[in-house]
Amino acid sequence: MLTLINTNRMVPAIGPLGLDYVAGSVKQAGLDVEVLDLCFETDPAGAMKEYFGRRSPELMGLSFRNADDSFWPSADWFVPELRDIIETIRGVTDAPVVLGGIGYSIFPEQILKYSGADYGICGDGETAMVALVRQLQGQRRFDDVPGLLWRDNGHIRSNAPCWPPVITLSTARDSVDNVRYFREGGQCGLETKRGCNRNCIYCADPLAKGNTLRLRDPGEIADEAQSLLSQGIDVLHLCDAEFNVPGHHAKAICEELVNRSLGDRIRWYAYLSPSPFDAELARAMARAGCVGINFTGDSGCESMLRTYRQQHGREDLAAAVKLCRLNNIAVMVDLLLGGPGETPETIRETIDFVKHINPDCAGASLGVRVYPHTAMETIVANELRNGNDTGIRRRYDGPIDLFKPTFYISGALGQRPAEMVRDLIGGDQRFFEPALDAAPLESPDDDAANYNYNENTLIADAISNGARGAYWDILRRLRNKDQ
Ligand code: B12
Repeated sequence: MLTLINTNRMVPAIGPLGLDYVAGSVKQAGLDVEVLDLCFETDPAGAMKEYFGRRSPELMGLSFRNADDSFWPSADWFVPELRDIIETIRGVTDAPVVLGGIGYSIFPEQILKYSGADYGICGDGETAMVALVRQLQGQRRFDDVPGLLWRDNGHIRSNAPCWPPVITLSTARDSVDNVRYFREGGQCGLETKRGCNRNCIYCADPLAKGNTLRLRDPGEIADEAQSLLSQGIDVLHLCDAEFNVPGHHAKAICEELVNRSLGDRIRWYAYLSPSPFDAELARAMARAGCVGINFTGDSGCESMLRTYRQQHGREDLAAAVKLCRLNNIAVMVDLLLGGPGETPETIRETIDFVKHINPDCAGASLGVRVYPHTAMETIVANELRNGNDTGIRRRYDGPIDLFKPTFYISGALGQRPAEMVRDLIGGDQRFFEPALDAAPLESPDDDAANYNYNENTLIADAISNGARGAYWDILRRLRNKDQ
């Protein structure tokens, strides 16, 4: 028997979508699987001891979604908690532990070493998990398990990440208590594709999901939306990095949802790139039930967009915001301030531009999480080689280690960049402001400008009072009520 364990306990609660898909495919393969969800447990160690007192799985699969909160200045690192969970498991059972999940897949070897787990699967878990169980039950030919990392005579060996070109997922969505996640998390996830073929300098998605687009069949996506709806879940958040890449797939999905008359019965939110986005797609999305879009705007300054290697220009962002307005879709623009070459002037240009194009909300995120194997890693290494360490922000001691939350804020922004950004925002209620460096633990619960979704009890309380939707949209509604 296989037990899949969700280790993500962040508030508000986000359902372990990956675990749901993996459990679905393991069941389809005829294997015996149970899910132990630590998210809602007040005493996770006690819950594990109780569980292993009555069940003896042959393998435990732990899902690890967030390695850290990617949020400066909180810079919360979750890998030590994962190690604690594994230690508790070791105290009650000898069965092996396999790790998976997006947080795991960004740092597969480091997390395997640090946590003491036996195996890890980098990339998609559905087929790999079934392959691992079969090999553990049979000939133990680990070379044949896609994405596997394992220990061999004191060394860690690894296969290539598991990124199958064709993905067919179970659409039942019944392995996790999605109804409770909807009640306490305000929305449920659904994935329409995997991988990203773009090359933004900071992004970790290609590390965990690969850099080719792997599209799901629109019919399968609509089946899954129907499964969720039949459980009473009618507010969804799409879980691709960018729904409109490629545009034809996004349109085909909208068409399928409309053909099944789902557009009037579900409301959904998505992340999008400002390009490609045209009137036809905006209309199709609105008809298919989309009520909110979060655009990866990054900047309102052309030189910064080129530095980030974004494919859109700032006029694409302006046009996208306008199209959302025309189609009654709430619109959020996510900014990434402080990258290489950012200056007080480029920040001013961005803030002024965003005020001018007038989205419903804008997230003024300050500080780029630097991931290994990205162009940001090279940029930071070059700066350090030239004796310039002014851009690095971190909360740990010792040598710089990108495994731990390490951020970059352009040195040209001076000692107090958050204050500067806040001054430029000037209290404009459309913006979620960066938290102040000096008060890392400030993130006050009652602050509707705090859009770190880690221990955000303001959003969780709103959800328990009936709010539903993307968290930025819930915060927007809370703020608008205040005005
Ligand atoms: C959509 C999304 C959101 C939505 C979620 C909406 C929802 N209802 O699900 C919202 C906006 C709420 C959100 C919030 C946050 N997010 Co987010 N989010 C994503 C996004 C785009 C998709 C996540 C997802 O569900 N993917 C689809 C599932 C199916 O994939 P998966 O989880 O990887 O699972 C697969 C494999 O990993 C594997 N697998 C999973 N579990 C297991 C277990 C075993 C045993 C095995 C073998 C395999 C396995 O198999 C699965 C299927 O193939 C990702 C980036 C991305 N492209 O994936 C970022 C991402 C996961 N988020 C991230 C972060 C940081 C956050 C926040 C912490 C931000 C913050 N500070 O507020 C919060 C955390 C919220 C929480 N409670 O956990 C980071 C994590 C990076 C890191 N350093 O670890 C990511 C990677 C984005 C990024 N590049 O920075 N997020």
